[in-house]
Formats: sequence, structure tokens, C-alpha cells
Amino acid sequence: MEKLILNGKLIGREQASIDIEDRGYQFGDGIYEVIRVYGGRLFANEAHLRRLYSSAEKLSLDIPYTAQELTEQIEALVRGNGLDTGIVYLQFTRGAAHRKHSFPEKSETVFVAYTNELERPLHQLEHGIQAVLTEDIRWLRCDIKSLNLLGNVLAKQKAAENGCGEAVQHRGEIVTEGSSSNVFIVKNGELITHPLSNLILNGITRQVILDICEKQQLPVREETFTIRQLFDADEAFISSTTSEVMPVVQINDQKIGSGKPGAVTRKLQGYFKERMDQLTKAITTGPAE
Ligand code: DCS
Repeated sequence: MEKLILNGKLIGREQASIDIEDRGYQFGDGIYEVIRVYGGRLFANEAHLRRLYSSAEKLSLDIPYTAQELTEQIEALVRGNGLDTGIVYLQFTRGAAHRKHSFPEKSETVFVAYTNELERPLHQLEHGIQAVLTEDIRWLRCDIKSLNLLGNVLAKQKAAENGCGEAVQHRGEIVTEGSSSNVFIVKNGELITHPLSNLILNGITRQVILDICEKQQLPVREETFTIRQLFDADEAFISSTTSEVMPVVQINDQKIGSGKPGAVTRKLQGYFKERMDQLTKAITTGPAE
């Protein structure tokens, strides 16, 4: 039977139940993470947990486990479900209490984690995706990975209705991020991506890409760019846990660059794959514990 974690216990999915007055359910009062699993291993787990604790702190939400304890629980879940390639979804809410907006005096964090099988999107990674442009109507704390995702949901729905894989959001002239991804452009060999602020999520894939760029001495600017710069770019791509380094070859009716995944994007995909391979290789060649 498929297993999940409910408040620290590994149980069968059918055994799990959540109070209808859970504040996650009623207010979206909670946070989440999506961690990639390749070859049964957690990719960039430490960075995800760092962001999780940061989101929790910004919402005064208690996480009653250390990073070490959480990692052990998640690894046991992945093993228990025999997951090879997929994701782990983690969610923490402020728990159940009689419905009132302000924080309840007494409530206990409710923690749920489950796994899903999910293959790498190889076809799209090879050919790229199309995107639509949409106004960023979200709140002003997009740095918090909160359960309040209606703005993101509506943006992604617009993409789906237009047969596109992602919606690229903008505030005024400035491109912020995708509905569930960060956005990069390449111009004259240089990468540009929105700087960290309250307007975007500090994407873990974004962090990995910036680290790769530093190691490989690829020039990057963490600066805002405009819609016009996006359309004039040589290349564009989005980054996320599930999409990795995903070329964007067309936005609305306009091709980006040649209309094919660009050379810098390809190069980054290669380096990104190396990081994945390092992780999975560690299973067979890593030191025994
Ligand atoms: N920006 C937003 C709004 C996101 O929702 C995500 C990922 C990102 C950027 C990229 O962050 P990561 O590189 O850390 O994934 N959203 C997760 C989600 O909701 N599903 O998959 C990833």
C-alpha cells in the first residue's frame, strides 16, 4: 500500500485524515516544498529544507522537527514507497482550530508528506515549451512558499487554455517569474534573471543554476528585465524542481531567438544532468555507512 507521513508517522494513504477546520484547508495557512527524487535520492534536499524553515519563520509557523529528523522521515518514505524517479511533497499547516483569521492560541502544526512518481520531461527538455505572458496578480510575499496559490493557479490555467506549458508573469514592464518556475533570459551570452526579493520565490533550481554558472564562469546578472528584453532575448528558459532547465521557444505568438532551444540553455542542461548523475552515482560508489 502507498505510504505517506502524517505528523511524523509513516502510515497507509487510506488511513490518513485531516480535520475540516485545518487552517491549511480553510485559509491556505501553511507552507510546502517539492523535492526531486532521482534514483531514489533526494536532490538538493538541504537547500529545500533551508527554504522550508525560512518560509516557516516568516509566517511564525512551528516546525517541530530538526532538518536531520525531517530528512530521515522523508528518506524512509521514499524507501517505503520504493520511489526511483519522482517527487516528495511536504506540507505544514498551522493545524486545526475554530475558524477565526488571527492565529489560534492553541493549535498544532500538521505535517503531511507523500511521494509521486514523475519521470523527467525529456521530450520538452529536448524541444522546449511555449509560454503565455500574463499579469502577475499575486500578493507581495512571493518569497514565501505558501499554500496560497490561486494567483499561480489562474496563471497556469491561462497557459493550459492556450496549449502552453507555462505562464510567464510580469508586474508592469518587469518580468517576475513563471507560475511555478523562475525565468531566465540569455542575451549576448549573458544570463539575466530577476533578483531575489519579495516578488519571486528563491527557486532551488535557480540556486543550482547560479552555482553552476559560478563554477563554469558563465556570466550572470541577477537584475530585472522587461517584457521587451524577453522578446528580444537570444534564448529563454524556466527553471523548477520538476522542469529542471526547460527551454522556452515561443511566448504568445512570438518565437524567442531561433525558435529552438539555445546553445547556453543546452550547456546548462548538460551541467545540470551532471549534478543529477553525481547524486545517483553516489548510491553505487559512495562510502558505505
Ligand atoms: N517560482 C514559483 C512560483 C514556484 O512555484 C516554483 C516551484 C519555482 C519558482 C521554482 O522553484 P524550485 O526550483 O525550488 O522548484 N514550484 C514547485 C511546485 O509548486 N511544483 O513543483 C515545484
